[in-house]
Amino acid sequence: MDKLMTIGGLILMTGTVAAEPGIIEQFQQLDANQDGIVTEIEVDSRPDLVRYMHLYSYRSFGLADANEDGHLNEAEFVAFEEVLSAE
Ligand SMILES: [Ca+2]
Ligand SMILES: [Ca+2]
Repeated sequence: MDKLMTIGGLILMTGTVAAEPGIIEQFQQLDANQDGIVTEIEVDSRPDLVRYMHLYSYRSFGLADANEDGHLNEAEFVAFEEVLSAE
């Protein structure tokens, strides 16, 4: 029973991460210097990319920055774009 619940949790978790491969590609395109994080400067320098993202339409870099360290990692970006996409 415990094992079943673990598997269920894993499916839920992988589902969240893998649901939108396009979002991860967007993140990698935004990450101009490929250091694994996206700064507000990188976002501002790619208006052609972000104009289609929630990040732009909501003017919400700070909102997406869940741990408030001043930049977005892949998890934060994916979570932000996915949650809003689902609405
Ligand atoms: Ca970067
Ligand atoms: Ca962050």
